[in-house]
Amino acid sequence: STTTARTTHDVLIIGAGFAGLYAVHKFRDQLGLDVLAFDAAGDVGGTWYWNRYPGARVDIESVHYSYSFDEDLQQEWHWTEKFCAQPEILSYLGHVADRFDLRRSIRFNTRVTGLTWDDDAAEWELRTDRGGVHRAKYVISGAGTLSVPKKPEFPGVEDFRGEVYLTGNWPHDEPSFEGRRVGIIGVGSSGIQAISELAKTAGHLTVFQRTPNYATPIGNEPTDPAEEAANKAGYRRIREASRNHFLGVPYTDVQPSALAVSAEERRRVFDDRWNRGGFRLFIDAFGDILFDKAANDTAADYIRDRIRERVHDPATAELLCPTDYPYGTKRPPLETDYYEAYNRDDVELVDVKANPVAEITPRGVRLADGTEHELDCLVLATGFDACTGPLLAMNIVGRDGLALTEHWADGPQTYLGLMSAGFPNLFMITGPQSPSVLYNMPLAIEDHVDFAADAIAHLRQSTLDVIEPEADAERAWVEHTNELAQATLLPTSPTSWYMGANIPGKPRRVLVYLGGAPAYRAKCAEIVHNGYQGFRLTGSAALVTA
Ligand code: NA7
Repeated sequence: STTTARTTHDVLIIGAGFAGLYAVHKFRDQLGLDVLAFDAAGDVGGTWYWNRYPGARVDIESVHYSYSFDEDLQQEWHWTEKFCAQPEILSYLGHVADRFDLRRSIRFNTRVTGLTWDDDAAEWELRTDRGGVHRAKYVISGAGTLSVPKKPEFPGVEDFRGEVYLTGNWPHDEPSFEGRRVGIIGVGSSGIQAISELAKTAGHLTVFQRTPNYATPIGNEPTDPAEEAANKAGYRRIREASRNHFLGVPYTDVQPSALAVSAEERRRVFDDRWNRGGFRLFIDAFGDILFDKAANDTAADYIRDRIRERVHDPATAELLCPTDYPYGTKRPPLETDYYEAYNRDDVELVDVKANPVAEITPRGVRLADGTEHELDCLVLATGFDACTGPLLAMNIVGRDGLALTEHWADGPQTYLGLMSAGFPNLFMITGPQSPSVLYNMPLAIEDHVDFAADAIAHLRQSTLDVIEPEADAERAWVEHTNELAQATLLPTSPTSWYMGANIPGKPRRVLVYLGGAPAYRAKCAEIVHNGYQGFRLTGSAALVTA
């Protein structure tokens, strides 16, 4: 049967989200290779398949957070809102799958459980939870960066009599919260989006907050037809400007320093960026916010003032104001009417920093001081094992039996956040130590898939068929990414997933390249130009004897 199939291909692709879908198209339709892809989900979508919680929405304008590789696709597709909600992004990915006939190359409901490099054959062997064993010279991981939810760390979850929901693995039957007592743990991007919606429907909502967040208005609105027409007419220029911007968006108004202008001018800039929404306050206000504590303080003060204006009860407002870490060192959430939710009588904010969650009881949540909050449903918006988690979950074993878990025991080791020494021909799309999670994801994905495709095409033009990073080049890259992080305020955040600090026991290492997308892209181009500098390109014995 197909479930226990043993097959051989040119390229195996893991995932059918933004990365896997583009990879199937790129390798199958543009390079003419034999590909097979896998996804644990029942259909395409990746992140947008699993994160179906109420309020799930993109934080980068949809016109930018979309594929750029096909001109007709971007001309024909219509986004109904500036920042689209999850169902629309999922239907976009479904449309892409239809348009390029991608599903026939994807095995759904199939999880990759093992990946082993066979040095004699110079091939990867991939195993699935359906008993499949598949071989290929090249593997593309599109397993994602925020796809492995953090395990619930509260004793007693199994004994809770009500329902438990994970934002990152939301059921497809759209549970109703109408009139019910709902509790939610976590106020990251997911929690904040969910809270704003749940507040409207739940009978009573209890928010368990450990670390408050700097959330700012997303500024969502229906698509303006004139703007859409202008965007479509200028898409080439827009994509180019995006790829030349730190965060992969075509913003142009950043000023050098928050400290170089008067308090009035600063206020004017912050007001303007706040009102325009998106990541403008974070990335398009002042260039030193992520690097200089005094500059950062001006933005943090501004946001705290705005929170105090919006929340009526002063004690609740203070609890919602972050004080012990700089703005932007945790990924800043974007919101619509989030702070106003706390002005409702049926929404309660509970501080679990001072008084942590002790356990989940059959009736609800019990805190360290013994207080019990009775609930019908509990939503866990507690985050992800970011960036490394998806790769480390696949039992990857490279050359000489080296396990990826071993190679990365003290934190990820990559070259360009794309490959790892000892793991030949394995391309980690948006891997750790690449700019991905601080870049516009679809563009980051296209850049990485294109890099892999060019590398493979380059190999195939010669008698070579194996590419892997030199150990020295990898060491230098890891050092470089660490140095870049040290120059920012990121390491000062006690719980940021950017630093691996949200998971107990996870090595504290920067998981993202902080030099910005343009510097990163220039570096990649230079490396290719210099004949794949830092990579070792070889011909396998199999190829030589063939
Ligand atoms: P995040 O941003 O990691 O947020 C997780 C939230 O859950 C955060 O508020 C955590 O508080 C909280 N949390 C986690 N564990 C606990 C425990 N044990 N007790 C109390 N509170 C806890 O994940 P999201 O899913 O919201 O967002 C992930 C990314 O998806 C986002 O950054 C975007 O890129 C899209 P803490 O801060 O650790 O005190």
